[in-house]
Amino acid sequence: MENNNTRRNFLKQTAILSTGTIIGSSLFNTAFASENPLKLENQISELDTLDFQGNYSLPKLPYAYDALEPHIDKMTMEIHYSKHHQAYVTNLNKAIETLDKNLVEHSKSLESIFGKMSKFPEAIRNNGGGHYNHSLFWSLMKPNGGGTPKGKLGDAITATFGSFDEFKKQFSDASMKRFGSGWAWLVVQDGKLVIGSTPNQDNPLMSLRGKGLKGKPVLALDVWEHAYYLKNQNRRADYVASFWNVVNWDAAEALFNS
Ligand code: MN3
Repeated sequence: MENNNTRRNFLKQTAILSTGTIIGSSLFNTAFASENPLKLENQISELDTLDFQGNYSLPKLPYAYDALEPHIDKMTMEIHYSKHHQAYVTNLNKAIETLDKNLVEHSKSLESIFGKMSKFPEAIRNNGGGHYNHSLFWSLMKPNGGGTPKGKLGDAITATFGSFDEFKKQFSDASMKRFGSGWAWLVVQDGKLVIGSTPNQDNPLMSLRGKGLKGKPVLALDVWEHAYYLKNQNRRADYVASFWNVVNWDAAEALFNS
């Protein structure tokens, strides 16, 4: 079984690396189940069911720690991924162990629990959000990224914001105005592109009694100090400017089209 799992995961990772694109839900299944003890014959729906069982593990980083240099430095990437993200994974698994068995059995993927977030304790919200948001974030960057989005997403950005430069300005503003720790987002909300931000490890999929940004994520930027302090110290604006050089627009396009 171990060999089958390894092969399955290898095939998934290879498919993503070779096409350079990540299609819809396969992004999340890969990101959240990469090391889980799943049987090769399991269907995607079963994989989702098995997902929320306290078996989460770090998704494989799709590039080396130094691959985003000079825009995002190696040490920041290594600590951010292997320490910060790992801590969210570890603490999510611990938090799931303390949950009522019934609640776990009736929950599927992380995405499904975000839709009923108020039923879960704070530790699930913080660490589940942390795991999900970072898995998304790594996929939304790549070496030699940046430039401008092509295809339907590029068209929608121009139609919504007037120009790509105006979109960048508004997204950067949202990143700068998020007080303390949180995330900036481009989401699809009621069929339209919307820019916003969330505090802590919240995300736009979370149902939080009507409060906060809602929508389907297309682009995400981590603006916690741990994402930039080693290189940029307090200069969040420099970090946000660097981000535009590593954005994986193919991944954002795939999320937009899914
Ligand atoms: Mn982070």
